[in-house]
Amino acid sequence: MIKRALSGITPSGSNLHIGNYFGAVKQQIELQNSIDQTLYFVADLHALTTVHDKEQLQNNIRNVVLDYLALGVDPEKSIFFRQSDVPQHCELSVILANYISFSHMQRMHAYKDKLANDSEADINMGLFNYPILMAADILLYQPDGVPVGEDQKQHVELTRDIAQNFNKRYGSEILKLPEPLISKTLGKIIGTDGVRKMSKSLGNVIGIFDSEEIIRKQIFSCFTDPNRIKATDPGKVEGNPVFIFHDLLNQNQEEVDDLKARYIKGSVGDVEVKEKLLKAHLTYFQPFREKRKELEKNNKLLENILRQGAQRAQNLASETLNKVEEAIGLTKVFN
Ligand code: AQP
Repeated sequence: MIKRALSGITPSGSNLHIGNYFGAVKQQIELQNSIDQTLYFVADLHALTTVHDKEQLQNNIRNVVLDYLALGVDPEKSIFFRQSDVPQHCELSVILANYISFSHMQRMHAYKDKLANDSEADINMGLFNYPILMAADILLYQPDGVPVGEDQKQHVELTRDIAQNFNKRYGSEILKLPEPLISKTLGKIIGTDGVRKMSKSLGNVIGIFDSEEIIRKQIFSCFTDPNRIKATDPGKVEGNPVFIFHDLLNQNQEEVDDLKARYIKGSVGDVEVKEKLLKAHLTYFQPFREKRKELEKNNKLLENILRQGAQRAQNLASETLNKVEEAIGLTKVFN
């Protein structure tokens, strides 16, 4: 039974996309109301693997904080914090690096994907070590479950391997082995290219809080059935990104059924399908967009939420770090 869950989002881009939302955040928000304790954080240290511009980083962090809160993370119910406000993440990460081999790290897909396109000289150590920092992010809080998208499964498995290696060496259940909580149907939301997962760095996204103009562009750039040349050609609905997105966003089931039936027959054009998708998107996210606008005006509130979250996170994190340090022989002399 899951009692405590934890997850994070990297502010590597400026706004969250619907892949983040349906693949991970929606489930995270639901867990707030159904389990004992939830912890969510903005993984700003992870963003350093790609963002090396001070202003951009600060903007990204602020945007993800706003996005997360607007989408429903409730600081009364969840511990909500910024990773860099809790120094224990870095401390545990340095320790955990000693309980996993270099060859195991070379099998991590973030590194392998990067290596497929870049030379080793262009890959920073932050990217190589990223899964170890992620293991520290998780293990510090001893959660039972980690609600994430499918792309993060390998990292949660590595976290379990590190925890197991550590526990084997020090003879007790010091670190709790977490389970990945991945939706079978929504764990991998396809991008607008219809091929790869929706991803900030691939640019195949549909945003949540971008301007209507940008969202229109993203939706209108969406691939559909590649074999359908004219609107009068019969089309395929399964696996067609615009219909995948209709199923996620359009709350008017009758309209979706009608569009699908007409698409299969060849009696509706892509423009109408996409116009209706845009309308459905704006309707779905309207309450969240309004909430975000309110939050944007209240910097003091954001600061207070993050300060309080950091305090609560630090209390839990230092308990685990103390246990780990005690176990390995780094007993504190000063307190
Ligand atoms: N396409 C997706 N389908 C399902 N879940 C997804 N997630 C991301 N993309 C999809 C999940 O969203 C959470 C937060 O993601 P993140 O930004 O911290 O990490 P990410 O996986 O690196 O997201 P991106 O958009 O793909 O960013 P870049 O391009 O920077 O790598 C995670 O739980 C993730 O699984």
